[in-house]
Amino acid sequence: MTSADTRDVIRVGSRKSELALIQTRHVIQCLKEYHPKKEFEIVTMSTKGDKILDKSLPKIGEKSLFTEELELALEHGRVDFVVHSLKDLPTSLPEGMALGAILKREDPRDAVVMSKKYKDKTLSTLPEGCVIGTSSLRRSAQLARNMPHLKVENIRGNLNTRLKKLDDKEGPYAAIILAAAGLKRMNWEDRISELLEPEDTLYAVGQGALGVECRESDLKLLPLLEPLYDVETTIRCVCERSFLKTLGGGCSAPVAVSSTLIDKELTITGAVWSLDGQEEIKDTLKSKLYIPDDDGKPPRKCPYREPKLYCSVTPGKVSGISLMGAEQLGKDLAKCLIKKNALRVMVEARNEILNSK
Ligand code: DPM
Repeated sequence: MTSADTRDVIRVGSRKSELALIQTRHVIQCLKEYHPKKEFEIVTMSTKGDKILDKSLPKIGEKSLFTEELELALEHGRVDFVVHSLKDLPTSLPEGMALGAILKREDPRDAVVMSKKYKDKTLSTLPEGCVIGTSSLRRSAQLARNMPHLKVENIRGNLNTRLKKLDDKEGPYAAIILAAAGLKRMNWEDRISELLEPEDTLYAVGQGALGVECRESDLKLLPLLEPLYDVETTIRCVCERSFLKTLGGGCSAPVAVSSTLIDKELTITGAVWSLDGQEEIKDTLKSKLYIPDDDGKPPRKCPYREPKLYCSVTPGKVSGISLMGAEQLGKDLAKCLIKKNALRVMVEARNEILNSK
């Protein structure tokens, strides 16, 4: 296997969708600022999730739907890193893989994109029975709970396809729900008609953050990635991922979070719902973290060793002690929900999906 610095060109794996390519180019651009002499080459591939478009995501039910092909290329050294939306990455990566950087989080909120017909409406003022397009269980459960006058229907495909389906005058959708982050990166911010506040609508674990996946043992690449780290995002996302990992949920049950880090106090809210949103198990925990004041400063000059991972995240320039605290808080929150029967709700949701047509 070759490592990143012995070759001149660093190969970067990416899905082919416009959003994936925008995200990949963004990370390369950031890296070039720190390493102007390095050259990068993008290698695109299609994943199973891109190819299977006739089934809903939960029904396919595979954890690494959008990542498997890319991870194989990483493992075999055909590429050196892969940029992902963090929320698409399972909380446990395949053996030998790690997150080598987490970049500053974009807006993590969900956004409503209205069809032209209803452009002056909001979700709550849409007429009874209007159809909202989403294939996210998390979004549909929260919609069913908060907006019982609306109907939810599945919609698949990349962002371009979805907007086309929404704007199709013959199409069924009055609105679709998408991550604000993706819309902003695509330069479609002007299509956002409403942002859903975390007080009412929780977001997906890791939503809005980009993660760089690489070989855990690539000790040449890891230090190159280090300047990309955003301390706050990394701490929040490790906490969120630890919550999801402890619950054991992938995209097979409605699970969502929101988090903040203010004056070293980390707060996380997490919830699980029944598919129809009728049952909700939700709680919030806070913890004052011990975050050293030099967190995020350029790292010590000692030789780079294979790092301990926190939910598959290498600490980079974030201190292990901060991440340990974040991981613990996520775990504690999951245990709190489990005490209130979260696992039963999740198992019921999973069975309902498996038994549906
Ligand atoms: C995952 C979900 C969705 C994506 C499930 C969820 C949304 C599927 C849908 C795990 N990945 O959020 O509950 O709404 O039908 C995805 C998007 C982004 C990354 C698009 C989106 C962009 C935002 C980001 C698809 N993955 O959610 O609108 O970088 O966080």
